[in-house]
Amino acid sequence: MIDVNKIRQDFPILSRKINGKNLIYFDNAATSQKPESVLKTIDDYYRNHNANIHRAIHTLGEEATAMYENARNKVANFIKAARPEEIIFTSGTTASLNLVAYAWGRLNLSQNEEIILTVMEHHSNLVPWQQLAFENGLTLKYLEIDESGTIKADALEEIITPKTKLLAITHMSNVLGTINPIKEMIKVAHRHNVTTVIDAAQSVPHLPVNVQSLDCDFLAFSGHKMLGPTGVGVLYGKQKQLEKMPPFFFGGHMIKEVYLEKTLFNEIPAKFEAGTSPIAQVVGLGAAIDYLEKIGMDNVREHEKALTDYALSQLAQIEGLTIYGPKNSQIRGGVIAFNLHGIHSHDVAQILDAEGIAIRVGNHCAMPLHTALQIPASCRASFYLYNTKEEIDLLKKGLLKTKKVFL
Ligand code: 7TS
Repeated sequence: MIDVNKIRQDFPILSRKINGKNLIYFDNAATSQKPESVLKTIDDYYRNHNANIHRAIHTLGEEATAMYENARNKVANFIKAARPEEIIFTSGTTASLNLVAYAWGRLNLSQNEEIILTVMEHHSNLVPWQQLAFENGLTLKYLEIDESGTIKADALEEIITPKTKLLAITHMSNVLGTINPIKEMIKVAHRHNVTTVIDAAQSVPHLPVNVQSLDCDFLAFSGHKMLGPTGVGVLYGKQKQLEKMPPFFFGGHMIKEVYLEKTLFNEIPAKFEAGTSPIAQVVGLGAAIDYLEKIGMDNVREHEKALTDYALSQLAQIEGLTIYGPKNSQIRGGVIAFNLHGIHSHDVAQILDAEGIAIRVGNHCAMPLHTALQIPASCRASFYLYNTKEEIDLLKKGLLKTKKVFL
């Protein structure tokens, strides 16, 4: 098990007071806090090594390039990619998914072909496909959730047809916490020659992910949800997929030779990294991965499982509180969406904020899921490696106080 008190000392922001109370940060699904080592690495990069990469013959340029490429190796190793060239740096999950939709989608999907999504997708793994469907005359099909907020792999088998070309699915829901059986789903998809895109924005930060064992074609995640800075994300793609895929952004660095009449594009990953890259952010992400690896992703997962079990049992004791998603922490992550009967979610957030507790309310960029649940919004507490059971006790206390104020 991990030493949470020791970990907490690595995060300067956790000693902040909010409204006179100790900060309890339960908005980790939106973005995580950053440890000292990440802050120091970014500071050191700008103070001592800053230069543009992949072009300079001077010392700083070589150092910056080495730091950037070293971070690519760390990412590849972290998700067990076969080779670092399969790691494309983008600005975030949203950019990674749009890249696949534009570059792979426009090349490979045509009139009347089908894309399978789920109703629990974050808008960034839904809207890009919807737009593509409008433009190319494609059909979108959605896997529905059952009463426990899960989707079974068999359900996929039932809706795949010879016209299905793509499965784009979240590994872990940012609202229900549901961890989808993506390994089985990818197997089913591949048996039908269906390409797979995994939105791993909520899984890569919280549990061990092995892209070779999953066998996914593409996988996307963001640095800022895994202790790294904003402005950097990753698109993993199998080498054979990325090599066939045309570039999407055009400009410097993604080219091999440019003539007035035509251009020869660079090899992967450069082909997809046009222009000056988010160098400091990538280097910061490398430091975040070092930090997570030192703790161990199995330990992160175990800690969050314990927190989730505890929170599920404690919150269930509050009368009038509905929790959405699976009750079994084996198939859910540390994201708990709930509503307090008769109280607007914004009121809940405001009372909790007065207690120093940060949660998120609204539809969490998953409006179709809320429609399926027949609710306009929900409150969401999401955990990370620095959260404690004592903080969950204070959340429970804050929710009981909220009821007293409003009911
Ligand atoms: N996919 C999932 C499952 C997400 O949870 C998010 C962000 C994204 C994609 C988009 O990531 P971005 O880094 O490109 O913005 N989710 C949330 C959230 O739940 N609250 O704020 C952002």
